Amino acid sequence: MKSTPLPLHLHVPEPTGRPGHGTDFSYLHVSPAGAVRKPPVNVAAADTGDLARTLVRVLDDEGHAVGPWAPEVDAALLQRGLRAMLRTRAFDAKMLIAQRQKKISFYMQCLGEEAIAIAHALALSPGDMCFPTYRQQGLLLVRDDIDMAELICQLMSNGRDPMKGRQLPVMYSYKRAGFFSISGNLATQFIQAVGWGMASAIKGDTKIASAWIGDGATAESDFHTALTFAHVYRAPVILNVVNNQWAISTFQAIAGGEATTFAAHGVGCGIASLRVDGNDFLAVLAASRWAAERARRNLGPTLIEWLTYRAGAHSTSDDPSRYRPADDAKRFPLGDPIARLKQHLIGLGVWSDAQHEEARKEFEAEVAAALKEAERHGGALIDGHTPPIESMFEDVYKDMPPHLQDQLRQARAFAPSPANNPAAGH
Ligand SMILES: Cc1ncc(C[n+]2csc(CCOP(=O)(O)OP(=O)(O)O)c2C)c(N)n1
Ligand SMILES: [Mg+2]
Repeated sequence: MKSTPLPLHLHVPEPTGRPGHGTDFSYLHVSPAGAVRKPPVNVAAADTGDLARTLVRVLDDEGHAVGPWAPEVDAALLQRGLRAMLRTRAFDAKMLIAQRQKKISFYMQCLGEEAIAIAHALALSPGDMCFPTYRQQGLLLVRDDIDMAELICQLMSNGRDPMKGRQLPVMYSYKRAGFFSISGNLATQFIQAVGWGMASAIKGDTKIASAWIGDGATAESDFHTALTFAHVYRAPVILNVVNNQWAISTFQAIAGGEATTFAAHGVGCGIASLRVDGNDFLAVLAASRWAAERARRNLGPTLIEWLTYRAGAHSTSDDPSRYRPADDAKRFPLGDPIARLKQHLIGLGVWSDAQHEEARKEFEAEVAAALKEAERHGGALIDGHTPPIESMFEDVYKDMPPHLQDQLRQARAFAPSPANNPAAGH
C-alpha cells in the first residue's frame, strides 16, 4: 500500500532562551572537571571522537586542578595569566566608555572570553603566527612589548595609528608579535593560517600557525576548505573555534552546533579534535600545549572548540537585550574565567583578594594614562583631524604608477585646502 506523502518541512534551530525567559544551558553537555581522558599527542584523529563530544576541564567548582589534563605550571605563569586577563578586562571596559564618549567610533570587547587568547598565547613560542579574529585582543595585551597607547591610537585612527586609519578600529596588525592583520571578511584568516603553516613546513622552518574563528563564521566555506588542506597535508596548525554561543544575534545552533559539536566537524575531516572549557585557564593552557606539540612534531593539525560565553554585546553597535536573556552570562554553567583562576590561585596560597584589587586598580590607571597619551595624537572624532589625502595612495606600490599619480592630482584638486580645514596638516 502506498503511504500518503508527507508535506516536507525544514528544521530551523532556535535558542533555548529569549528575553524574558532564561536559557536552558543543558544543551552544552558539560562534563565534570577531570573526567575526560588525555591521550598521547600521537593519537589517531579517528580516536578523538569522544574528546570532540565531551568537555576537557581541569578546574573544579572549588578551584582545584584535577584530572589528567591538569598542566604542570608554576605559580608565576598563572599569576601572569590572571594579571593579563585583568588588564584585558580593564582595557575593554575603558574602550567601551571611550566609544560612548565619542572618542572612538567602534569597539569590540572579549568580556568573559579572556582566558582563551591569553592562556593560548602562553603555550606558543616566539615566531609562531596567530591569525586572530577581532576578539583575541588578549594575544596582544598579555605581552609587555606592545604599547597600549599605540593600540588606542589604532582605535582612534589618529596620527600615531600604525594602520594609518585604513582599518576599522580593533583590526590591529603586529607581525613582530605573531599577530596577523585582522580581516573584516570573516573566516578568510582561517585558510590563510593553514597556508602560512604549510609554507613554514615547505621551508623546513619550526614555526607553527594558530588559526582563529567564531562559531558563526564556521558556516563560511573558507572554514571547510581550511580543514581539508590542514588534514590532507598535515599542516602544522592549531584550528581554534571559539564557540561563544552567539554570532551577533544568531544562536550557535544556526551555524551547525545543535546536532553535533564544532569539534566533531574536525574529527569528521580526519583532524584530531578537542572540545574544551574555554573559561578554565588551566584547561586552555593544557589543550593549547598539547595541540602545539602535535604541530611541532609533524603530527598534523588539531581542532579545538573552546566553549565560552560572549558576556558583552557583539560590538558597540549591538543591543543583545533584544534577542537574549539579560542575565545569561551570570547563569552560564562555566562561570567567569577570571573568578575561577583567582579562586585557584588563592587556594594555592599565591594570590589574595587584596592583590587582586591592587592589580585591578593598577590596570585601570594604566589604561586611563594610555588613553590620555593616545588623545594627544588627535583623531577624526577628537579634533576633526584626518590624514592627508596623499595617504590614500601610499604604501601599495614602491613607485606610484602613472594612473595613480594622475588620480592623486585629481584628488588634490577636490580636497579641501588647509585654509578651509584648520585641522588638516596637524
Ligand atoms: C564574510 C562575512 N560575513 C558576515 C560578516 C558580518 N559579521 C561580522 S561579525 C559577525 C558574527 C560573527 O560571529 P562569530 O563567528 O560567532 O564570532 P563572534 O563575534 O561571536 O566572536 C557577522 C555575521 C562579515 N564581517 N564577514
Ligand atoms: Mg560567536
